[in-house]
Amino acid sequence: MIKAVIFDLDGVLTDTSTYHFAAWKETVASVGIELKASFEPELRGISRFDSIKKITDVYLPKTSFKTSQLESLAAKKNEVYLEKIKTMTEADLYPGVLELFETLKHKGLLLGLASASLNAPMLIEKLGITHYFSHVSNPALHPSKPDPGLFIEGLEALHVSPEQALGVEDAPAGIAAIKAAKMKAIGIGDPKTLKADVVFKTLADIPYYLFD
Ligand code: B16
Ligand code: MG
Repeated sequence: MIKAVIFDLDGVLTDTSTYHFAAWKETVASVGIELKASFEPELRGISRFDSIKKITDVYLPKTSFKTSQLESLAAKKNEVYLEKIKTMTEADLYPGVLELFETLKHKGLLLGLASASLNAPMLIEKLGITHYFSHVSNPALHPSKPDPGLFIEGLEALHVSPEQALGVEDAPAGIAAIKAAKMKAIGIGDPKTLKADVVFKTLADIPYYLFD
């Protein structure tokens, strides 16, 4: 029997993945990198610092950046990102989120959040959904997904076993993290690229019987 559902945030509950990518695109243009749209899924679920490392490793493999330079690019990206999400409200939740959360609460399930974003606590406040979560995992304590740390922290805090919980993710790295935590994974996105147990195009397409 399912007792808890642990959600990713960016790209699952709201469309911030596009803002993360747009912020990276603007930021790395300053060092001559033209980020391709096809690189976007690669950055989902990856921490801020690991993202800039990945971008520079792939696009400028012969340039060795100092850690301080990478940190300053990551800080710049966050400024651009924060500007983009400044005006977000509950209206920016994906369709079906509130209905799903209300249904899960009604069934007596616990909700957890396992986002790699250090901005997640602030973003869920803006979206008006903080009160739904019994636990919000702390990304500062874990390596980037596919490390399962964020999901394992959620399982432990909610006092449930991996068999009693489901994870919901939009990112290939996030699905791998859920599987590494030995949980069943619901993917949101393209079934061709997401190796989840079951994949739906949008969160609103998830049938509620999966949570019985
Ligand atoms: P921040 P998720 C992830 O959030 C994003 O997918 C990823 O693009 C971003 O780099 C990461 O959070 C870190 O975000 O810079 O705000 O700390 O998808 O795990 O909810
Ligand atoms: Mg995500």
